Amino acid sequence: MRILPETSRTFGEYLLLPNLTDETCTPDQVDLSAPLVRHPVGQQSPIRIATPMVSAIMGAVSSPRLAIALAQVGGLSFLHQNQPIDEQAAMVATVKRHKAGFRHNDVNIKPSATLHEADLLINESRQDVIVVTDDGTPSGRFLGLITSRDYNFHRHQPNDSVQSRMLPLADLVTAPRGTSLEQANSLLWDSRQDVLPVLDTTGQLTALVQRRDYELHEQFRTESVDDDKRFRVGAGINTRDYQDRIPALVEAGADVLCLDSSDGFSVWQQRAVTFVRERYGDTVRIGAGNVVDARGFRYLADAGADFVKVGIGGGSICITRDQKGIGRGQATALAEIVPARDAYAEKTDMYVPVCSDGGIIHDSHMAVALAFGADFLMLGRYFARFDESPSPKVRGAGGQILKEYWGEGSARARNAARYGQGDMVFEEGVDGYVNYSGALADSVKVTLTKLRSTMISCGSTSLRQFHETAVLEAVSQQTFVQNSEEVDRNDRPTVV
Ligand code: RVP
Repeated sequence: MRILPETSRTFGEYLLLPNLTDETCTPDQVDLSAPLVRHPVGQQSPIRIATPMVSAIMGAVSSPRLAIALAQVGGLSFLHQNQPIDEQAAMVATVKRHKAGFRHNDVNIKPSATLHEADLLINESRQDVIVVTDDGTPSGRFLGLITSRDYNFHRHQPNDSVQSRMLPLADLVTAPRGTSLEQANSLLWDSRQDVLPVLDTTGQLTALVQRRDYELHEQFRTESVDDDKRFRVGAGINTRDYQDRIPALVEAGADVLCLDSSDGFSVWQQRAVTFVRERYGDTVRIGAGNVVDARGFRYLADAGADFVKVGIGGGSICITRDQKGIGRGQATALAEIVPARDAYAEKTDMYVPVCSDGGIIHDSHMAVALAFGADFLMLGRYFARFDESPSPKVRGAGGQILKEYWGEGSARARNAARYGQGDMVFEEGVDGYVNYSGALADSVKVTLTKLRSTMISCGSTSLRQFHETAVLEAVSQQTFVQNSEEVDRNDRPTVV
């Protein structure tokens, strides 16, 4: 037995000290891009993300819709593996089908359907626009579009037909197949439409171009796309069925895989990474984890992992620490692993990025995690709050709007998995709620603005510089007490 001399600490126990801010340090100069996968020192990572955020490998968090929204703002999603292989592969394929700028027409309705039915479909599919075809299928003849702005139940009857309120094809400006995204965006602006249908020579709808996507692109300009301009997406895998799951996910087009386990310091992970290297060389990218110390990092880096995920027990819905007595304060885990990553790069000439996974409660914790040297962050609770996450919205006792959020180790996740994983003897996660926070892009924009602002105060215009120059200090318990008293005095309402 060994007792480590230091106390393990979490993000909230640290604050950053400002460094000199000079005239070159302005928000538009701050580059938040990060390497996602290993690369030789001095070279660019073959996959970089402009926004250093990835979504957690969780059923309550990552869905094709969230993956598209996150890739649009420069991050990346990992679709969860707690489901049958074909379903996960289908999710990956949905994201890859959805070309940046050109949306696919997956939600359709017949002209004879009622507005009530259209409303249900709009809410269920969470699409802004649905496509009217003669038979209500994607292969039917394109007749027009209907959006939630085309009807209002104070003015229109739920039983009125879709036909009575849709925007008919005859009134729409459309573009021919083969139109470039630039041309399509010009047509969108010239026509003053919110949506531009792209049709083939037979009048069949092939894609939709939406004004909102254009605006997002203008705001972020840094979508995560592959060489064919398809959105990038990741997928979780496990050490049980990887020999079957990996080929299916690769076939579906997954850009990067990640082993999903609360304890990744295992020979099983090493075998799964070896399987990928032997079968695919470097053409398939795979992250591994989670680990909390330098030994775990080196083991997975030596095994060939493309990135190493750090964190045990820090997740907001995680009870691994209570159940198994295993875990480590996330800040302390990074403080040990980041120097190990840098030493590994020095020794082997290979930089293996570190992903800090879990435990981000406030946006400021992201700045602290990055200051500790994490390359990018994996977030569950943060993304579960948005429209695009797959979990249902519910109303809380105080009338506030909440979204359900449950751990992958909770009984709920295991029950939802519906495929043989053996009996669950104890839970490692709980089932809870988070405050609903609207559209992902709106909140990410605010978060990134805060992050840039922190980096400017710390005199950094890149994450690499931030890693090297950030000055952190642990704060006393008394400081926390003061902070929380202040919040109570102000009696701030919960933001929903
Ligand atoms: P958070 O962002 O704090 O909500 O944490 C998300 C992380 O929590 C996930 O990426 C994963 O590592 C961990 N997790 C997910 N499910 C469970 C569990 O059931 N214990 N833990």
